Amino acid sequence: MSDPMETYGEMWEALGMNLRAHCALLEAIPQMYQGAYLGQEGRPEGMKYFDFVVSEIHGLRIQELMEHKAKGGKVVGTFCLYVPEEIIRALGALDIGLCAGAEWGYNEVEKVLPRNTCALIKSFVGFKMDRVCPYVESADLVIGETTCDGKKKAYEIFGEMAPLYVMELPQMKRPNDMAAWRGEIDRLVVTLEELTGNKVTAENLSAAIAEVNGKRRALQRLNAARAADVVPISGKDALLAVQVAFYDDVPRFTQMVNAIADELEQRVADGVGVAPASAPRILVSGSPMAIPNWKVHDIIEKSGGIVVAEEMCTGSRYYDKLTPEDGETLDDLLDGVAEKYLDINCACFTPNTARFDDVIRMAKENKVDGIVHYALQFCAPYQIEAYGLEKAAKEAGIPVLKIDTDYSMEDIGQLSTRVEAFLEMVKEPAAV
Ligand code: BJ8
Repeated sequence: MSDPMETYGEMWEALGMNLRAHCALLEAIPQMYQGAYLGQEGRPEGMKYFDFVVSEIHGLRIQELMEHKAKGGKVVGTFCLYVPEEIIRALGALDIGLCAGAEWGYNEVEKVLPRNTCALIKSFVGFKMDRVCPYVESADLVIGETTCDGKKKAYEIFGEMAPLYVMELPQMKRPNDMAAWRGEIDRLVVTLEELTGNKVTAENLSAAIAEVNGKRRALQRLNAARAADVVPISGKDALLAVQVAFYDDVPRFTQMVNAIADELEQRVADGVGVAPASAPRILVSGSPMAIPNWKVHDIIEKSGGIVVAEEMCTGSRYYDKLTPEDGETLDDLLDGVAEKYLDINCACFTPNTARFDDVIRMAKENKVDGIVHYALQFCAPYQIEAYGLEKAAKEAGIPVLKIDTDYSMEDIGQLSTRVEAFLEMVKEPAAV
């Protein structure tokens, strides 16, 4: 394989990146990928596309973004599911979900953020402070949002280093909250129109909605196959597909995921799976898992379980609801966008019982034996909401294991022991 520095060094330098620190990051990701992914047996052929995408994580896609910018196009970075990618795309800009899934630059980060800040926030501030993420560096605008307090306040610091616009997100879902949110959507349109010099129209918004819905439908197909008795794809591979959905080229991604879905549907018909039928089926729910955070799935699957569903932002919350395509006027379409996005069930909202309903429904559809609730340490919304989720699962007769962790590898031994014990227990509930 050619030396990435030789191929892309000039591009990274032009982006003002810290090349020395970036080299260290680029060395770490393949090692993590190798350990989590490449030893898996019986992977679908279609996953080779994702092996390639990860091998080029800071290369080819960045080159595509640069080509887009060279033609006058804009790149918009986002950190949260509530930012409507359809509006960004309608204006001819490219939207990139910024990842923040690795522990990076904490020494510097902890000079500006409290140590007890969640790993995701520390990671996005660290990536920016150390200039190691070419996605952040290529963004003409980053859109933040008032979700949890940690993110909201960290954006004030992040905004000193990068062009930033923050959307005000309500924390309840009453009619007046919807009206306020609809106003925020209008303000976002104005901001993005100024950035791009283009206008949102019913035509370009309709086309963007159809395109993004196409991506979500492809992910729905891939994930539906996991409900089969013989599971045709590992949880890690399915998780990776959603992680990549946030930054890959949309038409290409949709085509590749549909090809994998074809393969999985055939596997199901042929009874070809990646885990023994006796493997405990697990649903994971909680905080998002941004690339390269594969820790909890890796532990579960290396302990003999199989993850069959994710209720999280890097899972069903991203793809299970579509944006209405039937609006005739621009206002109708924007109403549909506002409704679709406010319907996401993030723990920053109160009450958020619809999330419990989603988890229980998904657990039944996917015939799960147990739920692993995953919260990043210091993520109060998910850590506290675990109480209600556990209660709802108990009422439905589904065992729950609560894991609070971060991006470090230090607790892997201890987590593995807990996960192994949980898998044993859900396999033989009568013995407990
Ligand atoms: S819609 S989950 S992407 S806010 S893990 S930073 S909540 S302390 S990421 Fe999220 Fe949007 Fe909600 Fe999804 Fe705060 Fe928790 Fe950290 Fe979090």
